[in-house]
Amino acid sequence: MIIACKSAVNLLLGLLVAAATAGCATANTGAGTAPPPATADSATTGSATGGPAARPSPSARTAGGAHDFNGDGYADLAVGAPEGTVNGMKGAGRAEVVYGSAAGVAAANRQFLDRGGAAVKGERFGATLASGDLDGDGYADLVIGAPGKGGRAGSVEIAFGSEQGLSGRLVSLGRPERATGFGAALAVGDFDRDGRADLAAATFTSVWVARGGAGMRTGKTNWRSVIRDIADVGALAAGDVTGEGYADLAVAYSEDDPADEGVGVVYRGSRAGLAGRARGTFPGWGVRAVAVGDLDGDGYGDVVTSSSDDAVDDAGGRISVTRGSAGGLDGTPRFWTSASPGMPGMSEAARSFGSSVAVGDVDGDGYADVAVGASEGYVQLGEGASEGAVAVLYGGRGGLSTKGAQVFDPSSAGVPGEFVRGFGERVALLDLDGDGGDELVVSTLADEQVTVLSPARKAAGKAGAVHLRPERQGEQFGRSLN
Ligand SMILES: [Ca+2]
Ligand SMILES: [Ca+2]
Ligand SMILES: [Ca+2]
Ligand SMILES: [Ca+2]
Repeated sequence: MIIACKSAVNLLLGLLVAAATAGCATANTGAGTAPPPATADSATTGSATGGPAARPSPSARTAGGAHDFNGDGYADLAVGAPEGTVNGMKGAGRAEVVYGSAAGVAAANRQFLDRGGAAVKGERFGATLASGDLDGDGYADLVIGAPGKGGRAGSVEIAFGSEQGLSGRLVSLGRPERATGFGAALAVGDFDRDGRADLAAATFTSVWVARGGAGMRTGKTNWRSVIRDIADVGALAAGDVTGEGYADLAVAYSEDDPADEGVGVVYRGSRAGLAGRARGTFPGWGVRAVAVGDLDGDGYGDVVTSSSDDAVDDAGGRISVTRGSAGGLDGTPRFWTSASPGMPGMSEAARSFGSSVAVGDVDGDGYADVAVGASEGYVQLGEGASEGAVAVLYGGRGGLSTKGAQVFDPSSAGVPGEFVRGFGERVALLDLDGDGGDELVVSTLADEQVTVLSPARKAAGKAGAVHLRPERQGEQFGRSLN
């Protein structure tokens, strides 16, 4: 496969890699290039262009990396619509894919994925998404969860990538146990660093991992238990927290009762795959989303969580950052709310600050940045017609700060329509135009729109937003982004 020059210098978690210095002749195949991790709800990647953590690492990736389904060097965007009607089956669900290009995403160039004749009413295919090169052929593959509701068994499907993009022929993975809600959370990362991304998938009460490889194309998977018999799996994310070059798995969960405090732990990657818990914990109470990225450029991925609403004491929700280190999680977490010093334009109570979170490199400086959704209750200064906002906070040598932070709302993002509701319900950061800075992808769930913005260009006075709308309304288009 061919990768554009510029794509070879964009790297996982700010770790500078052989591929970056070796020029453009990088083939994203084989054991030499480990696919990067990704998460169900958010990007975990910080891409570097000779940034701060200039240390050699085998975790090379290209700009599109874990999100480049057609291997052209541009990340591609997947959007879930789990209430989609397929073959007359309500709530069977679908996913849409919009391919990146030098000009960003083109709303016209879309692909639709669903289970066709195999679709089951209420299975909610597309409720969760994750991606990475599972079979090691150099093309990122899309994992789609169909956890259903209540007592359904659930399923996990893969659409494999190729030069032509994702195959519409889905491969259904065998289930690990007779549990319910398989596919409720997903994360992809190379936990054993063999060059093929591995898959972590949760039921409502357990987390499982399967090694990537060509065998995945047959749907045969050898699931290994990571954690079982817990009350509730909150969220998963993959990323290299301990800096050893193996992706680690961050899990937020409740041990006994969903109402207990919840905890976040990191399972360590190793040559043998996930191997026990790393030291330390991160906040797990009421967590909506988890993401991993190197915010301070020290070579260790940092764990970011978001919690919104009344789930936490801080009325209005918050995000947390817990630093990665050689042994595991380091020290106490830091928190940000809508009222944190320096947070722009969000002094009005943002009830749901932290409805979503994503990590990526927005300005291309090698330090991962954070996008935080606040989808409800944010009173727009001036008119107050629309609801929701997204804050972009930037990483740097001292870690995450509000310095240079930006806030987007439906008005400043140019979202069409009046009384827009739920802007920021989901966010993703992806380099869809391959310029080295991630685009901000925001779903306005209540209005079923997805908006793609370039915060870096916005700062330079060159905005330009693309708005995606579903073919049909009422299908929760934008419930998941990847
Ligand atoms: Ca692509
Ligand atoms: Ca692949
Ligand atoms: Ca692997
Ligand atoms: Ca770090």
